[in-house]
Order: sequence, then structure tokens, then C-alpha cells
Amino acid sequence: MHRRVDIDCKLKKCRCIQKRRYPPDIPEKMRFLAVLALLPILFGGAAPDERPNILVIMADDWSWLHAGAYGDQVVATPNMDRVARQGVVFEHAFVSSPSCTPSRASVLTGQHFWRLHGGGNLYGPLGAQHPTYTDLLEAAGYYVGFTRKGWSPGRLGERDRNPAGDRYESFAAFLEAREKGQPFSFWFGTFDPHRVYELGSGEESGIPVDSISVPAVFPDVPAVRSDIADYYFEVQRIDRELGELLDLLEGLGELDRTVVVITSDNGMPFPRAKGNLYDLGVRVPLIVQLPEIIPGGRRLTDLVSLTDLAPTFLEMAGLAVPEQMTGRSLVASMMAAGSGRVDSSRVAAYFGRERHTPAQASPIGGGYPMRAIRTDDFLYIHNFAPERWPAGTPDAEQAFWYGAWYSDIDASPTKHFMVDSAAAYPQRFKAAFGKRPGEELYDLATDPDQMINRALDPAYADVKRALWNDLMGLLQRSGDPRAVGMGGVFDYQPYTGGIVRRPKQ
Ligand SMILES: [Ca+2]
Repeated sequence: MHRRVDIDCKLKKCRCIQKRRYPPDIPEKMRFLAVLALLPILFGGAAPDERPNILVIMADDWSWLHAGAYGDQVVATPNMDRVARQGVVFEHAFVSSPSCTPSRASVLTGQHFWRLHGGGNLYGPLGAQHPTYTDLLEAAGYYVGFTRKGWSPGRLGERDRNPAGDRYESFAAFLEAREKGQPFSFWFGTFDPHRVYELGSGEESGIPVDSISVPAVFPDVPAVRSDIADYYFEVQRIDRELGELLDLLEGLGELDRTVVVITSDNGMPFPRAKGNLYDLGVRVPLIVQLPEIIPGGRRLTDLVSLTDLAPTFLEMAGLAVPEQMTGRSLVASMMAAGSGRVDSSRVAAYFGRERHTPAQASPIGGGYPMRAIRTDDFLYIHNFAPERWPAGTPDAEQAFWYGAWYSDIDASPTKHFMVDSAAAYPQRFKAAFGKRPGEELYDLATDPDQMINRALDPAYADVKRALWNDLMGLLQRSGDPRAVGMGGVFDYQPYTGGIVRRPKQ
């Protein structure tokens, strides 16, 4: 079991209801109906081969900040930036869970990860009862496939193939196998910028390390800057591959009929980022283009979830959205004119986490359960088991999985620097590695780095209560076992992955 995981690591394959209904205002409803009326013309309907192709570029561990299109001055992403100029940039896009398996499962099923029970954990199986957009498109005549990292990591269980589709060696091989003219749905699952990084690769490639904007949650020291540069090196590699994908489509004359979606399954693999419900963990890039049809050059501030993608693709293909899908199609927002908040109902995003790795002290085999609501102004996190360790226990000898050491943070120069230098950076160390209270509330206007917990400040009591009510209402309506005292469905799932150990001294 462990050997298989080690091999996965070397290949960089990660170690890693009720539908919500909003009462739309009348102009918005009219706009949506107008878009609906256009859809058969825009996306085919009567003529199946006029339906758009769908190409998802799913990065692995990439935070929203780190592309030129999102304001980064150092990382070079000319191809992404070009797609952003020609398409729509979502400035507030959030994953359902900041961990590979549940995040990818939530994208494919259009459902929040907590509705997938065991599939809500890293390495958890995705039950066959959950429909995926890939299967639905295939049944409607699409050619469906993926390359590299699809739904992963995990064992297929009752499914006979990867939920992302059939595996191909490359996008070119997939297109070659397709019948000419057949619409396709392809998932390009790059392993970048997942660790392991080649130490020093960023600086050696010419990335100006001194110009990097270091997030405030990390110590601003050379080791961290170099680590971020190595991460940028891999983001730039995604950008180069994106350029090749676009060239391939253009050469085939398919670019103008292909919806290109660029996004990621969770945020950067650094302490207090990936695996956490702060923006660095859950907020990801989301850039979409469909030339001639989706009005380009726009930046939307609507708070959206990657669970919205599956219903979006189904609507574009003229298909009904299954009742199980809790996501809401983005077609109306993408087709609307203008920038900013184009859908007045998209004012909150919801996400959470169950077990990333089995990182807790014995005898707890579960994860660190938490759920959160993010609005324009606030982030509220409910930690269901504050006695547990959000980053995993520091005591490898007493770990449930012997040897696990801060196992929910990938091994990295930044992690090891922060542990070794905890005395010099006590606040940052505690924020990333320490235990947390049952509730966290961050006021984003004054604290964009989400470091000052206001949960016990009486001045925020009303805000906190309102956010709690909103969050718990959504969780209960959407059938979250954790919200009704049934968290055991997550805690007692078997685990087939590995853990992160203390590096040898
Ligand atoms: Ca990932």
C-alpha cells in the first residue's frame, strides 16, 4: 500500500437535498430567460454537432493570486492572461474542499463534497450513485476523456473508470481518436504546481525572487521566497502547456467552438494554504472563454463555487441538470453584459474539509472537520472538533498513523523553516501549525490576510450569528452529515494513501 503511494508521489499524482434556491429579482430573471431562449441557437440544441466543446485545464494546488490576470507582477502567464482578456475572469471562485479528491469529486458531480460522504475525504471513493457531468455529456453524444490527473487520488471502487472519463496519453491523442465533428469534453489534469519541486528551479530559471510578493502568513525570508519561486516555475509550465493546447485547437479550427476553463483543485501547497479554508487554500483562479459567444474582457466579482461548473457544462450542451447537483449554472453570469457583480444572488460561497491525511493523535483516525461561509466582507469558519490538530499532530510517536508529523502540510522548505524558526515567528507558526478555537471570524476589510480572529469580539456578535445561521441552514438543507451529528461517515472511512513524515535530520 505504501509502496504504491510512494510511486504516486514520485509521479506527482498527489499524496496526498434540497437544491439551494434564491429568489431572483425580476430584471435578473428576465435576463436569465432571455439567455435561455438563446441557448438553442448559441449551443446547438437541434443540431448536436453545433454544441460547444469543453476543455477544462485543472491545475493541482494553485492559488488565485498567482497569475498575471489576477495581478501577480512576477509569475509570467502570457497565455492565461490572453484567455483572460478574451474571456471572463471570476475574481471570487472557491473550491468546495481544499484537498485533491473531494475537490475534484465536487467539480465532476456538481455537488458539495459533504454530500459525497466517503468521497469527501482524500482517497475516498466516489459512489456510482452520484451523476457526473462527464457521464451525462457522454450519454448525450460527447466524446469524453482526460489526461494525467483526473479524479484522483483514490481507488475506483464501484466505478469502472475514472470519473473524469477515459484516460488518454495526451490531448492530441484524444482528439485523434475522436470522430470528426463530434463535440468533446476533455479534462487536462496537469500535476503542476503540486509538489515535489526541484529546489532552486525558480530562481535558476530567472524568476526575480526579490520581487515576489510574499503572503503575510509566511515569514519573508530567502528560503520562503525561493520556495514560492519554485512554485511559480511550475505555474509557468502550466501556462506554456496551455499555449500548446490552444495552438492545437486553433490548428484544427476548433478554438472558436471550445469553452476553455482554467482553474485549480485547491490552493498553493504551503502552510495555512492548501488544506485550509482561508483564501490561500480555497480561492482559485477561474478563467473562461468561448470566443464570439461569451462576451470577453470582463471580470466578475460574483462569489461562485467550482460545483457550479457541472451544471454550466450541462446547460451549454442543452441538457437538464440533475436534482442532486447543488451547483448553479454560470451561463447567465457569463452571458451577462458588464463586469462586477452581475448576479445579485451570488453573495456567499460555502466550503469545508474533512480528512485530508489521517494526521491526528491516536486514537482519532478522522480528519479536521470544518465548514465555512465566505462573503465579500467576512470569512466565518466553524471548527467542529477544535481539540484536534488542523495541520496534524506534531507528535509522530503518538500519531494515529505512526510517523505522521504535521501531516496535513506537504513537506517543503517553507514548512521546515517555519517549524525550525517557530520562536522567531510565533504568531505565524501558531496560525499555521497550532490548534484553533471552535469559531473563527475574519473581517476582510481590515484583515485581508485572515489572521485576526474576531469570533469573540462583542462588536461582531450580530455578524457572527447571521453567518452561522446562513452556514448551518445551507449545510442542513443540503444534507451535510457533519451538521446533524453524523460526522462518523467521514471519520471512519478506510484510507489507502500515505502520510507526511518528519524529514530525516
Ligand atoms: Ca490538489
